[in-house]
Amino acid sequence: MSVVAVLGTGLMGAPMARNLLKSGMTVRVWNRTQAKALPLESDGAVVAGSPAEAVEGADVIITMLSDGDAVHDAITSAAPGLRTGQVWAQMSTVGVAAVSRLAELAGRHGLVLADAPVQGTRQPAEQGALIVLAAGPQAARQALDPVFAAVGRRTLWLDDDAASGAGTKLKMATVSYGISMTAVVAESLALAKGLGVDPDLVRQVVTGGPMDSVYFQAKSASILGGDFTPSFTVHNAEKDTRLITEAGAAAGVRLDLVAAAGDRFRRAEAAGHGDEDMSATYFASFDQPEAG
Ligand code: NA7
Repeated sequence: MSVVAVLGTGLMGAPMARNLLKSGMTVRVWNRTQAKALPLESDGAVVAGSPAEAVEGADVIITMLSDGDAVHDAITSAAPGLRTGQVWAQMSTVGVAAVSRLAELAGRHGLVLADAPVQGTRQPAEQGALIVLAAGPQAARQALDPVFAAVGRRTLWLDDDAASGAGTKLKMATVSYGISMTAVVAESLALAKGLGVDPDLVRQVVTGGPMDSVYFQAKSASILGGDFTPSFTVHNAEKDTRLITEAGAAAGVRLDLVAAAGDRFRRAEAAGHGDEDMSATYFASFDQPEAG
């Protein structure tokens, strides 16, 4: 039975930890704000007071934190509890540039790293239905396959070398789609509203036709229902637009939509919607956001 340390129990890390517990693993959790980790005690998790305490003796360490700096800090402060040969699944979205920095950190501590971000937000995380986009050595896979199977419905092993950033590169491409789509849905509904047309008529026209999708339904339901409970926050989506833009620029690929989506998230965040679902990009269409 594996012992898994989960560093970060936010919207994603908490349900992932629950699914690991459900599959019979021993799970230790750590979160900067401990209050967010404590509810996991009733699911059977051990709440650790520090990253070092969480990782001590763990077979697998999962990082599910907001960005590369937070991951770097958490693993650095875990150092007293780390031992050579531990497997580290880095599952946060950190961007291509950060992967090599984290690979160096893993090397310094003798950790076997997998670059393994996930596709999917809170609900797929709750359902154990994430898609894991993984790169890492064969040696790590025996330990990681059951862990990934507990949190996801599919694992794509993309490369033997975590430092290739193959998982993160694929994540950049897929999250770019989700983020741009959200802005597209929001702008369409906002335009209807601004033109004095009931935005629900947009939903009715799209539903069941060639432009329909599960994604359109989810984001339009959020906006039309005024329910911005986060699946993925505006704050994290804005971070991702910067990571995607950087990755595109480094590869010589022009990405216009994601830059525009980033501007919208920054306006939404400035208007107080940072902790809401990224569908709150809707409010960025209005000079007075409350007009939305
Ligand atoms: P959340 O729900 O915003 O959670 C973010 C987590 O990262 C949460 O545990 C935070 O702790 C933690 N965090 C943020 N900054 C730091 C620093 N500086 N140090 C330590 N811990 C930190 O995000 P999601 O769960 O939706 O997403 C996690 C990742 O997956 C992210 O990369 C997404 O893009 C995809 P807190 O509770 O605020 O103390």
